[in-house]
Amino acid sequence: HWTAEEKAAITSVWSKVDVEQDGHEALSRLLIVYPWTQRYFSSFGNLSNPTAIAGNAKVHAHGKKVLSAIGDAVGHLDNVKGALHELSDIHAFKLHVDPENFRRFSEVLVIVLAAKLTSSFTPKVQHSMEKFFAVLVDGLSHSYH
Ligand code: ZNH
Repeated sequence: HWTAEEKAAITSVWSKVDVEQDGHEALSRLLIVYPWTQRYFSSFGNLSNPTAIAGNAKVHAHGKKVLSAIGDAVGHLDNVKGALHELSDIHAFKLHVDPENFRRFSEVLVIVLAAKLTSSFTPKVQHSMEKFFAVLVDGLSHSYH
């Protein structure tokens, strides 16, 4: 269900992603913009303000982990749902994360990518990424329905 152009746009954008730096930026923004998401990370220590979040090693490590998993999905564009099946189970049955947060995280990620890629993040590229994130969120949410 991807055009060749969409696949090219998604893999090209992802090749420019720094999973460590961009992952930290995206997860930090999630925790600051939507503070109630902090409750899932009670084991991460102090998340009480942006400075604490910026210096939190667990936020760094987790941002990298999440973006690496998204990178795995980019590597399986023809079977995103299958690639995310196990992660969906973990989030639904073990972590009990409200799947609405997957959508929020993908919105934050669009903003991080736009700020990073500036003019090369054209409306067409954004369209391809939004489509990819919709499929990603759907795949991660699969075990909930
Ligand atoms: Zn998540 C975990 C992915 C989103 C919350 N995650 C996780 C992991 C991964 C992921 C890979 C690991 C697992 C294991 O260990 O096995 N995520 C992911 C992705 C995404 C996400 C791809 C996209 C969208 N998450 C999310 C959100 C949230 C979350 C949004 C909330 C808000 N996760 C989580 C938690 C955890 C996880 C809490 C656990 C952590 C720890 O370490 O403890």
